[in-house]
Amino acid sequence: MAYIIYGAPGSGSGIVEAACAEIGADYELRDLDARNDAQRREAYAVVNPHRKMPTLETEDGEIITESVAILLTLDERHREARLLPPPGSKHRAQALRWMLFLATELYPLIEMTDYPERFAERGICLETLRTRAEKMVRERWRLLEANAAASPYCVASGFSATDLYVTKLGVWLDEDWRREQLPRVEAIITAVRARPALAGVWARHIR
Ligand SMILES: N[C@@H](CCC(=O)N[C@@H](CS)C(=O)NCC(=O)O)C(=O)O
Repeated sequence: MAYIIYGAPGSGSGIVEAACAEIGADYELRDLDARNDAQRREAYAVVNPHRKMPTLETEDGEIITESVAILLTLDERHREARLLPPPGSKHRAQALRWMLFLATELYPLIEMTDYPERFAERGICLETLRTRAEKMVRERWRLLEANAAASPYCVASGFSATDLYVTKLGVWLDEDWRREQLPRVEAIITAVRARPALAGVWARHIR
């Protein structure tokens, strides 16, 4: 079963690549030239009309966008890999809680820091918008830091796909600030980066 992952080095597609590597699934990378905004072009909109990365294509041509939808689909298709705790368990509920927090409360703020012009009419100070979004990003990371289990993974039962999310979004933070302010998040990132199956993915995605 070979998947196709549309993404770019350093981008959020690392979450999906890491999930496939953990599963041991075959996957082919279709990298976009994100530095030149290739994800915004018509050719890619045919694959992902929202023009964002990642996109997963299954072996029968099914297109899945939205990182959480992709992770849940991979978990359902490869239950033996235990990307997430078993359905119905309290640990799964916690893993989904923090995964969704990252995907819906944090990830969209990164679009605001990276592309503030998308959120403002002409005349609005983009730097003010960016600064405010950066502050909110840090507040939300502090919330996760204070409330997720982290021993060293996000959920008490051990590694889950939520830790991949924490790692990929966490490495976009200023490293000194993260180490000082988010020691439990730092522990998750350290543990995830040490997972043998993921060495190749992080070499591509974390500088
Ligand atoms: N809700 C989407 C968000 C994906 C997202 O924001 N991807 C970033 C990659 S880091 C992207 O494509 N950014 C380029 C852009 O917005 O033009 C998901 O979870 O998959």
